[in-house]
Amino acid sequence: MPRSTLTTALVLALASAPAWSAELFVSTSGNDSSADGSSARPYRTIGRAISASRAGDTVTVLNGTYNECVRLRHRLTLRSPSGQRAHIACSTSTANSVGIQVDPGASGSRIANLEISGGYYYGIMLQTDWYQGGPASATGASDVVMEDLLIRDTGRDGIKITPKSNRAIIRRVEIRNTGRRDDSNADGIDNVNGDGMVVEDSYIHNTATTGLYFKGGARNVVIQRNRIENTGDAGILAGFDTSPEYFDLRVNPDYYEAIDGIVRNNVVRNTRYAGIGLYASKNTVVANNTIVNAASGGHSAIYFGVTFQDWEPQAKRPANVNPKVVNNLIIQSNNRCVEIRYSNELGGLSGLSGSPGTDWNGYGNGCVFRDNRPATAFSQGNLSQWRNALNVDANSKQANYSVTADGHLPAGSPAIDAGTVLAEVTDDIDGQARRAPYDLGADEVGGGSPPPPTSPPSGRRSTGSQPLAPPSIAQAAAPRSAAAPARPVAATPAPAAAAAPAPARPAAALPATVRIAPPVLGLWSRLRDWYERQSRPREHRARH
Ligand SMILES: [Ca+2]
Ligand SMILES: [Ca+2]
Repeated sequence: MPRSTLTTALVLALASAPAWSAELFVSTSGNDSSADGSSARPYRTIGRAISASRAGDTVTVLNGTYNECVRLRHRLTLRSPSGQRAHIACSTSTANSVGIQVDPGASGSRIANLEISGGYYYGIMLQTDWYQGGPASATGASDVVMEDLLIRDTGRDGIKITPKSNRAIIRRVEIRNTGRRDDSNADGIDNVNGDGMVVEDSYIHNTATTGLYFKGGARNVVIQRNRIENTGDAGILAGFDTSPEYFDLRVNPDYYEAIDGIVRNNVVRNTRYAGIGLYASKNTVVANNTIVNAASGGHSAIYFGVTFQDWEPQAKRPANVNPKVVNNLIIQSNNRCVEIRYSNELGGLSGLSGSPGTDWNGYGNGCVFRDNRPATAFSQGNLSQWRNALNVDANSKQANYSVTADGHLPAGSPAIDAGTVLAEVTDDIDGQARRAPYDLGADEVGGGSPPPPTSPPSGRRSTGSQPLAPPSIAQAAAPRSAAAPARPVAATPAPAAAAAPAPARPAAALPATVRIAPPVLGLWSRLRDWYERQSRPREHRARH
């Protein structure tokens, strides 16, 4: 057989082969030196299992606390078995650490059924190779699924998403008590220019700063069916204030912070600043959210803010444009309901160009509205004054609204059937189908049956009312992890994707696992191992 034909046959065999993925097990009773990662002889550490894994494998972590910080360098499923929730405890005092760092090369990974605490910086970080002006092919860790997680007591943010880490899916995740080491910038979820993120059915609470934001030019983000409560800054922000170097000017030359985002069916309660805020956003839909007691320290339940982008001359700091703010229910004890900011700085910065797009909302009695733009005659007033001055909220209603502790409508609420049918909203916070006319806020009373679950049978949502793992008391000696030294990423120092030495792969690592591979794949594995040895001379030097 000619060599080219042999090569072609090899390539075809590889291309048509099913995924020969292995499952590697980790147990607190395991052993890193004598085990093989099988269920009968599990490893002791997650890091050891990852070192022995290959792209596409599953690392299954059995119940228990693991005092380590984890880094994914290739595509893996990292999970506990159904019904278990192992605890990855990465100490906030382990320098520059992250609970789980996902490198760009680990795009497509899935992290499920775990409790993650600590991290000097973050609980989970999606790392990037992208930088402004760099190659168009550079990317972040994309298509990463994070589901059924508890992320708590992090050094700073709960989840950090860096530029071009696109299409992150975050669902049924509880995030709480962020900023244990540094509470000055410690959001539940901080997304800087990651497109297509979905955050749903999650419970984010007691965050040092904002519950969740997406900024830096993030497009097509969907935030739905979440509860966000007790935040040190805002609840949910579409856009915020990003350093200019994180914008992709090829696709976003005007420096919009958020483009085409949807925020729907969320309950936002007890925030220090904006309940739901928009900053330099374009085409944002804010629909069927319930906001209760927001903005205790300033701003308003719905807030149109301005962005400064480091005061750098090339940045454009656009006003919000074309928002649609419909079917929301706003219940404020302090009466701050909607505000449009204006600043005289930098020659004048406006929080909004054109109409706020507000209609069919329910405003609690006493709501005050503000428009600080100098070009508008209106500055502050009640609903009817605001309505007449801005020609908005024609169908919005004021009433003595209330909701239950978890944001549902009580029987007989004036919010029932007070909204309008929206193409952008088809269900409610319970996953129940909306029934025309829509109710105001996140809950549809007597909504239809929820659709069947799309993934694990472990319950469709985490409402926060269900029991979750108790805080660990195991704070003992966390070994220094394989996570990396620091490099500035996305406006903050963060562990580097490339600078870390790879963990040494012990000679015993080559698998005596449950992997089953045909001969051609065995050959391929040896070729790949050889190639990886050739292509990592720096790491080998580092080991000697
Ligand atoms: Ca209805
Ligand atoms: Ca409902």
